[in-house]
Amino acid sequence: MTNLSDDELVELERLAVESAQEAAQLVRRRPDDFGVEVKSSRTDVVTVVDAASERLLVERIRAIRPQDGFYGEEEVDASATSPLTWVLDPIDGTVNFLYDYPMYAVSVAVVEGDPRLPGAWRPVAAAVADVPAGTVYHARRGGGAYLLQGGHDDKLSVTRSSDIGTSLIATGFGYDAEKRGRQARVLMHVLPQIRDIRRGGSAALDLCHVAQGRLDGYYEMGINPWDMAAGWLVLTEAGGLASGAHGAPPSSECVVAAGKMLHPVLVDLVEEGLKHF
Ligand code: LIP
Repeated sequence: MTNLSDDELVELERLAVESAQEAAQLVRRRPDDFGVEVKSSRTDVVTVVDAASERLLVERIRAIRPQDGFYGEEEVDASATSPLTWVLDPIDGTVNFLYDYPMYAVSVAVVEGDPRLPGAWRPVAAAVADVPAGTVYHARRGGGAYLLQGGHDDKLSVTRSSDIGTSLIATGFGYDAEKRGRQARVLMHVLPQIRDIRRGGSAALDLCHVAQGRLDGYYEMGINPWDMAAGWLVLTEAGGLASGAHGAPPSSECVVAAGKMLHPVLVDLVEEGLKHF
């Protein structure tokens, strides 16, 4: 674990919040021409706004912390001379942004370790800017999780649910049609055993909504480190737990997130569902 003082963690959290807020202001301006391109499939899109948001984040952060590394969704992957790497999703919920469906965010986390290796990294400070709402979820290791809105911070806490049958759970699906079909088979196993499902389209906001108590839990297969890095810290600092399946760390394989009492029950349910994946 990196030996960071609380003053250093406070400064890292402040930089994450300010950077995410500035990038969110850029994203909110929504130019007339998005310059949409496709990536892994015809439904996996990227826009010029994603690239502009990531450029702003890298330039803003590098001006203060040139020694840190960067690892982001679009293209940034520079080696660090410090033990810290900034893991960036310039727009999480890109399809929602394209449709102006109001659930997309700028996700900024600074992590110790290598975010490319599952289980080899942990976030130490984070911010998730909810672009349509104009609010920011933020946290630092040991400092608690907060929602900044209207100039004041509200402390976040997960629900105390332990009953899976009355739990509201979020999930998501990938851009590959064959994989979505397999994810649907997991959902067919899960859905009859919970209160209801929500599919918001942004892992970062799904994790923050669990931290806020708007959801009881979240699971998904196939998200990337930049989708989960910031929301993971907000969740754990709000009293939640995130893991993978079968004792693994949270990773692109699987993420299961909930309050401490519901988490093991949700993991068991998702593991059962993964038999159909
Ligand atoms: C999104 C994730 C979401 C997933 C979407 C998409 P993106 O990330 O945050 O959980 O269900 O399919 O992958 O691509 O908008 O940054």
